[in-house]
Amino acid sequence: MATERTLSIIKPDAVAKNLIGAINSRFETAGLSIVAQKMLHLSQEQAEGFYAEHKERPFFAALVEFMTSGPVVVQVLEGENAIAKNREIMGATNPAEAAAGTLRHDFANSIDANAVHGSDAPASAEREIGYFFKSEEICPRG
Ligand code: RTP
Ligand code: MG
Repeated sequence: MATERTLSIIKPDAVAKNLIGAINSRFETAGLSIVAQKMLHLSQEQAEGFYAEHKERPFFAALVEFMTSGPVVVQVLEGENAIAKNREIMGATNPAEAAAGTLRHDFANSIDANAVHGSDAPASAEREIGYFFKSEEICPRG
């Protein structure tokens, strides 16, 4: 299986709860390496552009409001099967449906404030990584 990269966001609720280290530890324990990471407070334009695929959905305004409500950590995770592996670590979108031991089950309160984002496919991972990082900001493990 090939090495992949995926874009992860530690969302405002998890940052506010001081969970950056705990979440990063879950990624590293699962064999994903953090190869780029920075803290940002997203503007309305940045959040709308990032979630543009959802702009016609009824929850879009609430999603943008939440994602701009406080600082986030944006990061690139690298490893075998990184896109699917991260989605497994995250758990289901709705924390009430997420399996025990997943980030959303253990750390999130609601479908709106659900702790983390992860790219859902190779094409979205490429777009989302490029949305936040220049290639020289990514430091692959040799
Ligand atoms: P994400 O993009 O944040 O990683 O989440 P996801 O793939 O699991 O879910 P997605 O369908 O892409 O939705 C993006 C975010 O929108 C909010 N949402 N609310 N009220 C609702 O029915 C609803 N559905 C989605 C969630 O916060 C979700 O993370
Ligand atoms: Mg999504």
